[in-house]
Amino acid sequence: MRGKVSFIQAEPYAFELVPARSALLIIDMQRDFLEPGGFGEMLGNDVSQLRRTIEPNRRLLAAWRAAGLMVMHTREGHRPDLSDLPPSKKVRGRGATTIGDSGPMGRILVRGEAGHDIIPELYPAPGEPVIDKPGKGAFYATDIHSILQHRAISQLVVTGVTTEVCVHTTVREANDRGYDCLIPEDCVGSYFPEFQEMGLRMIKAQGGIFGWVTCSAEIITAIG
Ligand code: TIU
Repeated sequence: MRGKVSFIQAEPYAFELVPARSALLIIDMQRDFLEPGGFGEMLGNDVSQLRRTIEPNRRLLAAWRAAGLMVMHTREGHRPDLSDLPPSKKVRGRGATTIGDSGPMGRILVRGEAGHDIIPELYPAPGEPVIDKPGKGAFYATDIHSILQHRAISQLVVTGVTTEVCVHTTVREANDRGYDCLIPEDCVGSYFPEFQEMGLRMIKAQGGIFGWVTCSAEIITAIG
């Protein structure tokens, strides 16, 4: 039994959403990536490119919760002792301030610090699993696959930041594990407009080689 199916307009073709088998997976909507004065902005990035995703995500999350469907969140970060931080990641970029150092909102990308936490607009509700991941992909060194399998989830609506880094890595990991991924383009963001465009085109190219692309309004209509 597949249960109820909703057809969602998408590219490269309609996505057959089975709500009972679907989870909304919100990637790394963390203060250090999105807030003015955070680590992302400190590196010279234009956070407005990411902040435009907050309101569409807020609306989609509200509709998804109202429909009683599964929600999961991820955060990129490391243990306070940095034992799970690869030395290569620590030194990459040759920055004066890197992961684990004191930043504008506490130690950068360290669990428990203010900047590592999820922005208040999209804060997890009780009962919504939060996956703390040390890598870019949500499936590397986490228990997300087990959690999804225990709930018989086979479809993921993936949102968050950044499109070409943590969203893309996660979609590719999920796709290889047999999940169908649907990406609402207004709910994912990149600091770089050209990567936003190409990141989305790569997902839906070649017959949907990594997944499907739609917009949040189509999903909200389908689950309403
Ligand atoms: N969450 C995520 O995408 N982490 C990053 O480091 N992204 C960048 O674009 N740098």
